[in-house]
Amino acid sequence: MSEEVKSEQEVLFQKRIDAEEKIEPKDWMPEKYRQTLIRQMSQHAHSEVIGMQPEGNWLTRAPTLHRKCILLAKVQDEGGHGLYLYSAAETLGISRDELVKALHDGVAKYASIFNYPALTWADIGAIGWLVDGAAIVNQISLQRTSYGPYARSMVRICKEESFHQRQGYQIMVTLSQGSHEQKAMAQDALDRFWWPSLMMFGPHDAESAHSAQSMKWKIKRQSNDQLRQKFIDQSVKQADVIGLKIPDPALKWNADRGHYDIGAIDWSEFARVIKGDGPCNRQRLQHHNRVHAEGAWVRDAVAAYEAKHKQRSTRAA
Ligand code: BYC
Repeated sequence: MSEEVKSEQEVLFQKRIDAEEKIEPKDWMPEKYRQTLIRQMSQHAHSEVIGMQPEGNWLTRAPTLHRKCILLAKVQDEGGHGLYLYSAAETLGISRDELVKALHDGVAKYASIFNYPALTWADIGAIGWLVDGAAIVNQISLQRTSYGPYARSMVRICKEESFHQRQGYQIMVTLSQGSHEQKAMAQDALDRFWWPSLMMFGPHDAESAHSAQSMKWKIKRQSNDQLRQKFIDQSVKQADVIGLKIPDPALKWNADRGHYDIGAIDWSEFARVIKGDGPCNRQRLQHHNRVHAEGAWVRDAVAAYEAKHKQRSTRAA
């Protein structure tokens, strides 16, 4: 295909994006658009699945049967989110095996937040409240992303995330109304999860390598800083309601901007964690590798069953 024809296709493609048309799997798309989506959607899928680990760690220690049932449902939902997202990414012409291999080889990233440990029951509250809360803010905007299968998967995921956020906040409400020790445990969880939650939104806009092109293609609909600000504004009020203190001495309402100002985020910590040197990076990947290898017999059995069915239907035809 000549360069001229290609650039004409690119112009038409951008016109479709500007007209808010969804791009579907069989439509022509620039190779870089496809690669950007594979990168972001696979990182998103890996995050959902790796994110099951810190919470899964508390399933056997939930304080009541009721809490255990809720947490079990939530962790299962996260696995489901991973499946929708892997399937949506596969529509871009890449296999799930390739995506998982990239994760195991350390080529594909997953959200930095899941490299922090869940040390206490209050951490389960903080993860639901803050981590799922941050995820919803980001994902609501991704419901309008330009790639159809990604946008549609976000609609269902957001509904489920909203239940997740509420279950986490409800744990924090209960603890903050409990004994002195319980309230201290909730505050400690907020202290440890606040800054890593703000890092979930990625680097500041000026430092974000992919934002400009992704906003032009409407893969991203709001910038990293816009979404982070939305999350800060809503979370400060929620902390206030339950009498917990955001661990940021520089936090201040800015009447001119109509938003909260915050102190400096420690980007050196973020860089360390996404390069593989966070508190739990090695543990998370080792666990995924081990469980993936243990599940090989299930994948083999499914493939054998499918092959047998295909053979039978060919014989019958
Ligand atoms: N962690 O140019 P930028 C959940 C990387 S799971 C790690 O701004 P982009 C849940 C970025 O990949 C929900 N890496 O990138 C599950 C890039 O590196 P590469 C998770 C990060 O893509 C279980 C570089 O930094 N949600 O809710 O334009 C239990 C430069 O960044 C991070 C999603 O995945 C990070 N936080 O924007 C509970 C949302 N931030 O690839 C809860 C989908 C940046 O060039 N993803 N990087 O090597 C997005 O919306 C966007 O990809 C981001 C980053 C806003 C995260």
